[in-house]
Amino acid sequence: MSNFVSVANENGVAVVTIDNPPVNALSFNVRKPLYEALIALRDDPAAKAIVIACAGRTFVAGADITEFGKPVEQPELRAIIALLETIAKPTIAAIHGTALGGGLELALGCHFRNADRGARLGLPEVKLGLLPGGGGTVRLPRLVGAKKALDMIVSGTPISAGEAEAVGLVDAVFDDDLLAQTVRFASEMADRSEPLVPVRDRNGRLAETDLAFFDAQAAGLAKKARGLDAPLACAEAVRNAITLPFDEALAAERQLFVKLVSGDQSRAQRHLFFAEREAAKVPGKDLQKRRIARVGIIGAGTMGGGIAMAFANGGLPVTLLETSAEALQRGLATIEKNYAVSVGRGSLSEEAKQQRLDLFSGSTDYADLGDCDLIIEAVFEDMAVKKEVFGRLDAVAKPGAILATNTSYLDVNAIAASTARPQDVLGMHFFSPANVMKLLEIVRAEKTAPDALATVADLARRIGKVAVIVGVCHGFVGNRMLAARGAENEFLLLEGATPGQVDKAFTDFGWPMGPFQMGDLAGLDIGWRNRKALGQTAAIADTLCEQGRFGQKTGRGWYRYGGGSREPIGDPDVEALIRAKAAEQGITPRAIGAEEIVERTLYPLVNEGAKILEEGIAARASDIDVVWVNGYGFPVGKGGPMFWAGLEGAAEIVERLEHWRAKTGRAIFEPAPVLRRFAQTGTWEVAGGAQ
Ligand code: 3H9
Repeated sequence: MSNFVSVANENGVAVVTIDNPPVNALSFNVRKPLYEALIALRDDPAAKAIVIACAGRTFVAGADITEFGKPVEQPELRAIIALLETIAKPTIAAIHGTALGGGLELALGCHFRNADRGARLGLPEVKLGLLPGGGGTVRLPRLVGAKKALDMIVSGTPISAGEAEAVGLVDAVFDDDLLAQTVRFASEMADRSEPLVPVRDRNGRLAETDLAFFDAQAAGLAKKARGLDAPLACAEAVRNAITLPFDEALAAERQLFVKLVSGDQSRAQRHLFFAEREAAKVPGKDLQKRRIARVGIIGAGTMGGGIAMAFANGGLPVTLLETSAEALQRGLATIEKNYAVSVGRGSLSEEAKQQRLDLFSGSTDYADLGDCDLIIEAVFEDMAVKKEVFGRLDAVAKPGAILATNTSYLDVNAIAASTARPQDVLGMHFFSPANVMKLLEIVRAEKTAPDALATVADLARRIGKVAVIVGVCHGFVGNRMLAARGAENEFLLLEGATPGQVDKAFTDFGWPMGPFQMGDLAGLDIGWRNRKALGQTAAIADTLCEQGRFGQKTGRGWYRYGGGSREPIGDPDVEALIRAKAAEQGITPRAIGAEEIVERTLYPLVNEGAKILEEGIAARASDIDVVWVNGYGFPVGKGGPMFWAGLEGAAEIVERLEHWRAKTGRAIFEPAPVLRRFAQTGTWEVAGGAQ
């Protein structure tokens, strides 16, 4: 046989084992011997049934994503599944770990599916900008009904083995010994006299579909797609499964798949899949991770409380430290309230809430942080305060404990220097609400030990965060680039745009909201306070704040908000203020189009990213993309700012930056050398190598 597929005979049952670590993806190396093995077993009288199982940690987790965009080598997955359906003896998939995408489609080609209790099954292709292209959209609805299939395929979220059994996707679930039990199951099936019906011929569930209801449900999902093609294609394909004969629906699915896989959106989403995995890697083979059994959090305010919840949600015990018993109680009460909201919404059970709350202990004494392996401070954003906290931590933390600051802007090197153990100090920049937002910037200071970084990157993953390792600079990767993106905002208004027009250009681009709506949501007073601290001004925004217009929380900001609603309403008072400020500066308003808004906000965003690369603050362009997609709402279908720069055309970006540089004289538009190089070579190169 091959290294990737082996066959054994267990009392007349053939067990085909796929072994392609780490996730048994269906690479060409697997497909070819699998196809050949199935042909041989189809014709082998010594095999009365065939079990497909996997070695290692999981069943097949899908097609090999690295093969997309290259010519397909035969046999392709669809041919294997079609072959399976011609086999007149029982075929059974034995599923442990995850059966995802092409993996689940392979299992759908079998007569039966058995699963380990801990297994998860799903069709996550939509998250890669695709739809299941191996017949998943046509076979899954035949087993679980069109409504459930639509839900699974459009969301891409896997379901548990228990649920899979309940909805008819899985025939048997075993608590242990999956393979032995499945061989026994296979033997029984072979000895039965009932006819074997391939999934393609099971039409009963489809016949019961209420098409009008299905269409209404699909329309609801389409609304949420926000410019992404894949969710719409998924819904269309499942509809075809209901309305078209099997083979026609299968052919239609193929056409949709081929179109998506060669499109920019899927390329962008595949880029992000690998980028996310790359971003948290620390160079240096096999770095020994430190043991993290308890986490200390200093500060039980919004940020500290959210961070504490993030760890408790990941199952880690947390010690929460505050300056007074009252502040501590307030913090713990807020945490309890937040969990109660989740229980009320049905996303958390009462039991799970209690389990999480049991993980918290509170203290007002630094000495109680002595048994923590990681301590994160989330106190007031002020260097003197942070240094004092770290000085105290240095005195109580155990040797080897990792000391982290949640600062958004401050110099982590300076904070580290206030301890006698800078090798153990790093930044953990969470985004608010920290228990919800996925992004974590892990800030590597000059003296941070690589194993401390690797430990925190690993831990971040354990608690479901997407971690990116970044270097020290004002605002790190995300907030520094955000400042560049917003540098022209006021100028755009003064020159004639309205907040509504700017925000619309952003939402049309695919952002969930524009900068002015975002400002109103976050609170305009925050930026105001920062500007004052830095001695900066913003003519319009400062005046709004002087008028007490802080955004949603005061019912007015860049927009008006009626009766506690979050829906922004354009405000003539703001427009009058803008015109008055423009007049003061002698600016005559003109019409400003969406294209100009993009050029003056998103081109500087890319340009700042290029500078960040040049300075080594980010190790790879793709790291920057991960930050922006996961922390700031950059549209996934465009792959992040640095990937998008390639789609947009870097030469065009450089040319337009030069144009605005000449027109305004502002340095924000000066094209970075790395961007100029990208325009010539098509790769994000920095001195010392390609990224
Ligand atoms: C599909 O199936 C299309 C079909 O419908 C139609 C075909 C015609 N391919 O995530 P991890 C790598 S589309 C290639 O860190 P975990 C990954 O890059 C596919 N490589 O592990 C990483 O590499 P490295 C539908 C893959 O335990 C390593 O494996 N399926 C693939 O946290 C470990 O991955 C999906 O979308 C792949 N399919 O999570 C599932 N998958 O070590 C995608 C992983 O060099 N995969 N790698 O960084 C996952 O969701 C997770 O990997 C999984 C394991 C849950 C399986």
